[in-house]
Amino acid sequence: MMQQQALQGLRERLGPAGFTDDASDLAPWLTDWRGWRTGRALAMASPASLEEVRFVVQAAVAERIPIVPQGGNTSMVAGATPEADGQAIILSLRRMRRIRAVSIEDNALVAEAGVVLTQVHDAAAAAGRLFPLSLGAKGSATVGGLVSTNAGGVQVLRYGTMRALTLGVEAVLPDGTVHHGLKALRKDNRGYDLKHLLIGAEGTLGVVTAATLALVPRPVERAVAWVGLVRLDAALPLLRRLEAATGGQISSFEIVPQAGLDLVTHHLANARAPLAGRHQWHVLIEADTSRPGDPLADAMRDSLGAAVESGEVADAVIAGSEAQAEALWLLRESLPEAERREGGAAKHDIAVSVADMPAFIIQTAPAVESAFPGARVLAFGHLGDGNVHFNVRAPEGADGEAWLRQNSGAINRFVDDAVVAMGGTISAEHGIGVLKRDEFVRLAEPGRLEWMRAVKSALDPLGIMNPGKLLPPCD
Ligand code: 2HG
Ligand code: ZN
Repeated sequence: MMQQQALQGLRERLGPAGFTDDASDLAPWLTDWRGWRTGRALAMASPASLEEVRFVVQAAVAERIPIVPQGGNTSMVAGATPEADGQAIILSLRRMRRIRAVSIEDNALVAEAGVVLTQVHDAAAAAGRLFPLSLGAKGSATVGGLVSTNAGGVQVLRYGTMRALTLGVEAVLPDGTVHHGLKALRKDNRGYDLKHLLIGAEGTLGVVTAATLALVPRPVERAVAWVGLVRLDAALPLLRRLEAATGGQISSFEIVPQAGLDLVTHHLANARAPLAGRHQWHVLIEADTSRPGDPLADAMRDSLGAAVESGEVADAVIAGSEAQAEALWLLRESLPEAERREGGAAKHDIAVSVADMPAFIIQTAPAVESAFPGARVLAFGHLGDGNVHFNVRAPEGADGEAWLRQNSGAINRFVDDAVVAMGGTISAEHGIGVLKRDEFVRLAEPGRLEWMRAVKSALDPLGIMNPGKLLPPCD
């Protein structure tokens, strides 16, 4: 009864654009991007202002209605999907899509939580700057989700994750108060940093409504290369050689195995392999410069040429135009979608130290494939950060979905144990959400969970913020 009254209050305050409990409106937002979890929800509230978000949170707190904040719904760990009990409301931030300010002098912009990443890029470009974080889901991932998951992407090597690029956060906390933290303070040393607690909290400590994002000089030129490698352990020496040759201007260093490239060329219309031959490993490399006249392309060409001559690199091509550069990037960025169309995988967004990652892949891929006969490891991504997507696909010809349902738990434990044995992390990028929660709990260092629970219960004593994500639900 009280719950119904609270929902009616939301309906009246937010109007038809801001509130729905219609099953067909809710349906697209109840399943995660990978299709692993489908939940239910009482309703979806879509506030369009900070005050409206505050109203929703206060109403939900009063009636103890759980809140599942949601942006572009591109989580890889079902982090924005409501539970199956149907007791929560989805709090969509998608109507909060204003760029509130751009300041060249602060070298920053303020974007509301529902602003899509490509809009941030466009706003930065219009001011002659760059927001240096990009990822495959840039056309749908939103600022609130990027902050709340401490997103990474393909330029972390040079510019860092959202944690490095978020200068300030505005958020509604679970008690209904607002954290007004948008001032772009480059330095603020007053003890505990609420901003950093909210970044990567996966919506469990409050609702991020806007963020101040750091900008950098806009590159005037980029050199984008596709390289074929004979051996994976040639990759890191190549990265360091190119960094030296370009004065530290390598922004992306992404590995793609031949099997990954095959998947993309199979599924992506008009896609062509960039090199004539087949190579066990490929690397997509980007170097950027914001200095006019910088001989960046020459440096890349000379270094790659020398590496081909010495046999470290099997073959390489440098994009001759922006269109070619975009086409190379599209190959890399289409890999998750191609993998999804091919039946998906048990995904592991793991990291070990950069230096250890080639050995990790070389040892662990065959170990997984022999422990799970027929399984196919597809390791790709951010080698320059020591973070790859160590994805395990079903055997050729198997019913992929059934096979994954049956084996993914054991595969996850196998891979995660190997990661922990090498001193790594089971999530370097996608977060914990609900899909990695059990593994997180199983493998977390002593004390870590207690420490996190203490923070959670201090800020969200009723446990209504994105319950069941990151930590098991409170008893
Ligand atoms: C990427 O790097 C994303 O493309 C997705 O983080 C990785 O699909 C994946 O496993
Ligand atoms: Zn990634």
